Amino acid sequence: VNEDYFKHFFATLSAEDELSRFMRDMKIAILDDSPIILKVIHRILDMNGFRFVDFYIKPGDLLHTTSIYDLYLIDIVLPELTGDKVIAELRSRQPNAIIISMSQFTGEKSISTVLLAGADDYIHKPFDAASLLSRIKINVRSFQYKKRLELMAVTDGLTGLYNHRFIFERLEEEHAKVSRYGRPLSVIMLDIDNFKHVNDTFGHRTGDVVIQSVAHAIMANIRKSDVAGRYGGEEFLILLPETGLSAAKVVAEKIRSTVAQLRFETKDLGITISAGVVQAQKDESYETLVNKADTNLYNAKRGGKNQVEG
Ligand code: GH3
Ligand code: MG
Ligand code: MG
Ligand code: MG
Repeated sequence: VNEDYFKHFFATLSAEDELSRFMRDMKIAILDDSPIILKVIHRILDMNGFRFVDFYIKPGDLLHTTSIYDLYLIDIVLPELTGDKVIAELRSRQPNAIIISMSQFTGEKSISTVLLAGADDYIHKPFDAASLLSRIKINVRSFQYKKRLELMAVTDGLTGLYNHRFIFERLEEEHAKVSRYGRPLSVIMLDIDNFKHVNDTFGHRTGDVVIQSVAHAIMANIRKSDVAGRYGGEEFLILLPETGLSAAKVVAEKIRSTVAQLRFETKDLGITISAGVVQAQKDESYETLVNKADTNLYNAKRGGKNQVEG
């Protein structure tokens, strides 16, 4: 088990070199009807190591391209279409993009218009390199901060898996597809065996490491399209969209076997899990689905633990 994976899970992205690296890998689009302005901005960004920068003179060209950018620098005064219209369109397509507007008019009206249209910020032209770079930087920094909070809101802090709230949101979504489109969906409810004994014998710190290791074993055995969450203390819920019962049981069995082989600082602590597997049925609530998985888990425990029931 790679403990670093967990240690660095919430490592802050705010370190300056980390921010710079992130910034320089962003895809940037600049829209301005003045070729001279484009040239100046190009030079500034180029000299500062930005690697993916595209230029547009006509609003229509930017709006019709299939390219998607992380950051947009948009001139307010343009032919054909005003900057606020362009910004409103970009914002509706990409709620998470960073959009900075640029203009030589500092009138309150034009500033408020573009900000209300969806721009994150405004920069007055002409600008020097330092002010352009600092504008980009503070916006990228708050963008990353927001991303981090969004991630934390759905993540379990100990394991890096999804938390209880998010796994249920996803379950509702996936479950809706079962009734609506008749798509298969299976779930695995999984619980560590004799975990009280682990805590009592080796301490809570080791107990936590065991929980993290089981999370890791789950991640190592599921697909990208599967969704794993920490349901409770040492219980996990895994959603397997587009997966029938027998395939889901194979996955559960792989996880069971991986966990049974875990070593902790080369020691075999005898950690095992039990799992209940069930496939969703049409016209059945997702609460019923979870209850059935729970019942199967209970039967796996009663059957002697370290086994899959489904
Ligand atoms: P069983 O085989 O029937 O599952 O027995 P068990 O001992 O595992 O019983 P149960 O599932 O009820 O035990 C859950 C225990 O897990 C109780 C609690 O002390 C412990 N636990 C819950 N969350 C955490 C945690 O975050 N860290 C640690 N170290 N222990 C936890
Ligand atoms: Mg212009
Ligand atoms: Mg248990
Ligand atoms: Mg339990």
